[in-house]
Amino acid sequence: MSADARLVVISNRVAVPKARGAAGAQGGLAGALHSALKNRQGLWFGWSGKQSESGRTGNISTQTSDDVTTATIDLSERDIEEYYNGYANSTLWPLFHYRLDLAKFERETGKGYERVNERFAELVAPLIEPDDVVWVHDYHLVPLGERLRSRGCKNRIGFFLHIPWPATRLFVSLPYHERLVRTMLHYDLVGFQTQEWLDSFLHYCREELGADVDEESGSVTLDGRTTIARAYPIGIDWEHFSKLGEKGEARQAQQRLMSSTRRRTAMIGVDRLDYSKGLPERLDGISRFFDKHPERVRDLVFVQIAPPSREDVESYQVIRATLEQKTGQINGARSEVDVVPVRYVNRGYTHEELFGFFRAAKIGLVTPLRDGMNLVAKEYIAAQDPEDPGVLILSQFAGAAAQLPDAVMVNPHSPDDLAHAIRVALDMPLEERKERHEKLIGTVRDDNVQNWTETFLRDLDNVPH
Ligand code: ADQ
Repeated sequence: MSADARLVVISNRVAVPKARGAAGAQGGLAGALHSALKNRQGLWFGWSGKQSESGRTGNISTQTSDDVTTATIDLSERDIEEYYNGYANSTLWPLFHYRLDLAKFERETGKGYERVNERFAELVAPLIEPDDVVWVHDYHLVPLGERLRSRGCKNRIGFFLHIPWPATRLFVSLPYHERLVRTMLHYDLVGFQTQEWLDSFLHYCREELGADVDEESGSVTLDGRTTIARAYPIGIDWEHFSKLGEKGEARQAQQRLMSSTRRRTAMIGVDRLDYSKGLPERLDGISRFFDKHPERVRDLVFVQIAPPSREDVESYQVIRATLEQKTGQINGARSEVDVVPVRYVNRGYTHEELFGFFRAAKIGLVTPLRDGMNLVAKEYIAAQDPEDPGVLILSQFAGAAAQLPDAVMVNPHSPDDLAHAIRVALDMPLEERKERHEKLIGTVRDDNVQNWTETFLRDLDNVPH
């Protein structure tokens, strides 16, 4: 691969570049990939997010903007149900987030998943030139590399998993787990967010597949083919994000939150409405805090921003109802005529507005039960005033925890632990806040998304092929 080889990114969803604000609301992946493609006249292929009217999925719609060409296809109603809502989001997502209790194992959706991956391969293969470097993303498209190989694609192909990789004992609950992992060994390079997920993957390959694994180099050899597996912790677009504070929209948002909370400390949570993010457990921790310190209802207001996602999947409807109920309970028990302790907002905001809210909030609460990385934690740190920074409370089970040890670390399953962390954060002296922030900001600035893409693509260029 030459330095200017074209990059072809393939992911489930494609964010059209000009809809940058909306890209954030769709998840961390969209913003990260846009940055990777910007300077390489890249091609980004994936699902439009729309259902095809005719039931046919052969039409590719392309557009070029900001040096990035997007090529999208629509999917049929059945494809969306089986591949997206079904296998990807009702089987792989819960299982990979350690929620075996929510995982559904249906043969039909598994078939739909394979069918759509085959369809992706059939439609994208003719768009790939011999010198292109191909980068496939996330759990929706695990078998895609193998499907491309079966069509004669000899390019370098890398794969990055944005979510955790489960421990072997859990992963083997997946019917046909071996078939899925074997397809991954057709990539040249496979990336994970953390060393922990990487170790679980290597353990599986060695113990369950009998592959030849070299922990040092990350090489996995099976049936005469070698794949390199490594950890690449994703970061935020530091250049872009850290400048948002200069924008009027960010200042207004900051002002809006500050003036509405008056003398109380604002504590913020910003998450997609997803059971992996630990939202009910977070509210239980807040409730415990107020049980222990009822007088502090005048010191603290919690703002939870959580736009709905994957609303067609039942477990997501359940979590929404649970949150509404828990918010109502806390507010019912603790409100005064002039004080409401929890504000629960069910919508998305632009990154400018989020920056302003993060800066106004003196505590950032990021407490997923399991998370590949968690970019909100990094955005919260990036938005702080270095002279008067807020405190990040971070789950030990977020991928980000390995990189950000100077956050106040919590076990999100424990309401007592959460309540304690909130008290520590509320009372933390300025000196300590500054010390912690200085260390955190160094990591967030240096391990940014540009570094992430450069490192991954450089390795993809250099691994044996
Ligand atoms: P997500 O599960 O979506 O991403 P995260 O990493 O936190 O989680 O990224 C969320 C992004 O969406 C952030 O940029 C955030 O600002 C934005 N966002 C969240 N709520 C929003 C709101 N109300 N309005 C606007 N924007 C909002 C997946 C994995 C993660 C991994 C990323 C990137 O689950 O573990 O970190 O991919 O690899």
